[in-house]
Amino acid sequence: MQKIKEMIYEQLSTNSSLTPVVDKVFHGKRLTREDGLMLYKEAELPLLGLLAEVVRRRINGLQATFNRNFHFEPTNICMKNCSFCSYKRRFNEEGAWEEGIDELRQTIAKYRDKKVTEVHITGGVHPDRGVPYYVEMVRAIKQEMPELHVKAFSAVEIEAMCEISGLDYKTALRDLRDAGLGSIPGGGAEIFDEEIRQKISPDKATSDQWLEIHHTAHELGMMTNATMLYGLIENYEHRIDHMDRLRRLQDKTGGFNTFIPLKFRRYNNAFAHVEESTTTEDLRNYAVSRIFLDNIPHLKAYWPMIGKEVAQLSLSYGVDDLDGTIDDSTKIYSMAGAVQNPNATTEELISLVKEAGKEPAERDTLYHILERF
Ligand code: V47
Ligand code: SF4
Repeated sequence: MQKIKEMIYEQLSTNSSLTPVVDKVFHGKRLTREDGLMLYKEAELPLLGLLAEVVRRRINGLQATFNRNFHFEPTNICMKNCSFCSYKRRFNEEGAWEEGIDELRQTIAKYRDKKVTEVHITGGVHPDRGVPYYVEMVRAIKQEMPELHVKAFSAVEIEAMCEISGLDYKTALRDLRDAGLGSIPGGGAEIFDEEIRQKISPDKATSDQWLEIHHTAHELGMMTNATMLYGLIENYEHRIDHMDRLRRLQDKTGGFNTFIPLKFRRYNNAFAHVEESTTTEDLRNYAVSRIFLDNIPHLKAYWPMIGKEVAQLSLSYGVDDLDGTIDDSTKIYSMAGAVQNPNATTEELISLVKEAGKEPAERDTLYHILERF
């Protein structure tokens, strides 16, 4: 740590306006929104990397985790209209799919003898599927593989299924939890700023609804994740505002496990004209997230989105978690131009982490360590 500290203060001589922010990071003091903005706007990449390393070592040491998981995407039929989405289809449109509970049972059967610990379920907002349907889906998984952790349904899907079934969030979440739902993934957060949200996701769950659903899940004892879609039309103020709303909820509940920045991918969607963020920007964003979000324990690089090389680099910019083995079971990003047929062996993830100078460990969904390598 002493070496890192010396390197940081060396970097600072050229930009002393950042000294008070750096001092706060060293003393474990919370950054204000203005501090966060200053980091985004003024700090150079090497300084951000070192500061993020200080925070990551304080919270997670050198550990970098992954889990063994697969995705199930029940349908890409969606009644919403997010303009960054390459994935949604309407009924009978080419490329639309709809899989039911029988198909899910068959998928689970393929994984019964593998050492997977988690199924991650998310998909389009289907206009006809309400809470009882998804309760049955979770029950079916638990019948097939009782020990599998079910991390399922973004707050956007939950809001829509409650609307369809005329149920409040608490009742729906309690029913899903009692059927075996273990936790809620972080999707659908996008950017909370209402003006930006109106432009990119005009008709899905509002920011307040997203936060309320996560709040309710936390009160019911479920852990959840949070994402931020960046690199579209938002600016740094919007990103800091997004993280600040998460930080405030986390102060109340402590229910967020992981923050996952999601890089906008431009192919096959209405924002194809927007340039994607550069790798430098991606790394800067991971680092500022790690430094600003002092109360969310984990920062995840979702490698199918950014590729394994950048995911490996991100481990030096605050990231301590690489999501999972995935097993070619998600289409959301490959349809938007990201990694095709995403798949990683355990050995691959372990050596990727070791090469980055970190300590690989397999975790379960709730971040209990299962094995160190
Ligand atoms: O909410 C959709 C994003 C999210 C694009 O909780 C896009 O562990 C970039 O939330 N470019 C769904 N992003 C996926 C998600 C997630 C992923 C991995 C792990 C976890 C977790 C959650 O995907 C959506 C949206 O923000 N998305 N289209 C696109 N073109
Ligand atoms: Fe539907 Fe999700 Fe795509 Fe929005 S991002 S259109 S809610 S599938």
